[in-house]
Amino acid sequence: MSDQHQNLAIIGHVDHGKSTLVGRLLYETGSVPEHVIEQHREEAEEKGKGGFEFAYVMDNLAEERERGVTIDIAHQEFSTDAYDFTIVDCPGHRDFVKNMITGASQADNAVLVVAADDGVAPQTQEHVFLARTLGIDELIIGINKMDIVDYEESTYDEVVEEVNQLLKQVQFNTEDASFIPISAFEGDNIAEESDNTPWYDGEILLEALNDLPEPEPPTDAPLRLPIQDVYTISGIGTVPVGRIETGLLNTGDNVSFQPSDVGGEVKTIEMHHEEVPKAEPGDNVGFNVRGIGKDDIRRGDVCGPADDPPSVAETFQAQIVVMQPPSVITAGYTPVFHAHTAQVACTIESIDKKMDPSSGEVAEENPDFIQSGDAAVVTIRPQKPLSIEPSSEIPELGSFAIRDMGQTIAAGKVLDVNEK
Ligand SMILES: Nc1nc2c(ncn2[C@@H]2O[C@H](COP(=O)(O)OP(=O)(O)OP(=O)(O)O)[C@@H](O)[C@H]2O)c(=O)[nH]1
Ligand SMILES: [Mg+2]
Repeated sequence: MSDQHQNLAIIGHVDHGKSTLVGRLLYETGSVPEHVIEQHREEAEEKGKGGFEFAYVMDNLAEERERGVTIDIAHQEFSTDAYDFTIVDCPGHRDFVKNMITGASQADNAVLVVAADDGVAPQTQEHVFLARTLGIDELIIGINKMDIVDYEESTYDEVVEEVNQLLKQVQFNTEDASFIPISAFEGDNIAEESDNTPWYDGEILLEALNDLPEPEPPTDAPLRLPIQDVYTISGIGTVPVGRIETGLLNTGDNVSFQPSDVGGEVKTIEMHHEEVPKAEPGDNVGFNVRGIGKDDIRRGDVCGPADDPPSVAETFQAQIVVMQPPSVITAGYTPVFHAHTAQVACTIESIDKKMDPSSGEVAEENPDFIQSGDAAVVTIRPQKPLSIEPSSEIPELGSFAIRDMGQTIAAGKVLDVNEK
């Protein structure tokens, strides 16, 4: 074990092998024993899903196993010499991009999985764009399923070139990206150098993970804990669960949930099925607050100190980058915003400035519309109460994605919050 912690998102297009890669990593690092993989192999074959034994380590929901897709994000832990990792396995299917956004916004760095036989696909693009806008620092790109393309160097080079084009397009610094030819299923270049890729002499995946830069230390911001789900557990009562983004949670603290605007004293905190007296940024916790019932709070609320509660925006100003809107964006447009665990329809009340994306300078004041590729400063009015923070004060709670018609059309950072 090491005391440095990393949250690592696994991103990429549906079926490119993300869950299989995570299962493989957990297996190779001894976090999942062989007999469990063997059990999964039997279950997968019974369901007609042979080959999904490693993916089943992450895909725990019955529907995920029947369909062979990841639906919700799942967390797992493993360690290298340098870091204790929490892996966030993201779904690739377009219907579940909202869950991917939550996953990516929790991560420091990411592994992008691209299948060698398929190359850059729609959610490869979408995930890379979101990773960049949501503040992922470093990308390790696993060109996966090399076994299917006979470990051909030329195929690998073509896919690397395609991904490099994409990184340039979304202005991701290519110096912060490294490429590795892998087979998650066969185990090539994951924990050991593969004989099948003699032409490759770079780092294998576990080395690359071990050599990731240290995440920026958490800000000294107050407690912010976006609620992911609310459970009722017999013997305890109402248990909201979520991941602490900033600050500390202690039993005995007086907390407030916004925008539901209720609060009370923290009675118990549970982490990894054990009761703990306190928890810190990065911890996934379930907790119980005196006097709070199941219907008082919901997913999308943010928990913070009662004397420094999460901000609730009447309006907010944000810088956005537009990816692929169904048509040009004009004032009055009301798509769904995804911020931390919240999803709220918001109206773009005004388009204040259009920026030159390469220089960051103002290109036009009050433009009539913005379109694909544009960066802009806009004023936004949530149609229902939304807790969100200026990115300069609490970056962890200051970014969002904008979705419409089943697609991510923009992502952005909050500049300023005008509170209710
Ligand atoms: N041949 C081969 N098949 C692989 C490899 N990695 C994954 N697969 C197969 O690809 C299919 C999809 O794998 P998953 O791990 O579920 O893919 P995913 O990216 O997690 O998919 P979603 O979570 O639904 O987006 C399964 O049948 C895997 O066995 C690989 O390296 N080689
Ligand atoms: Mg998956």
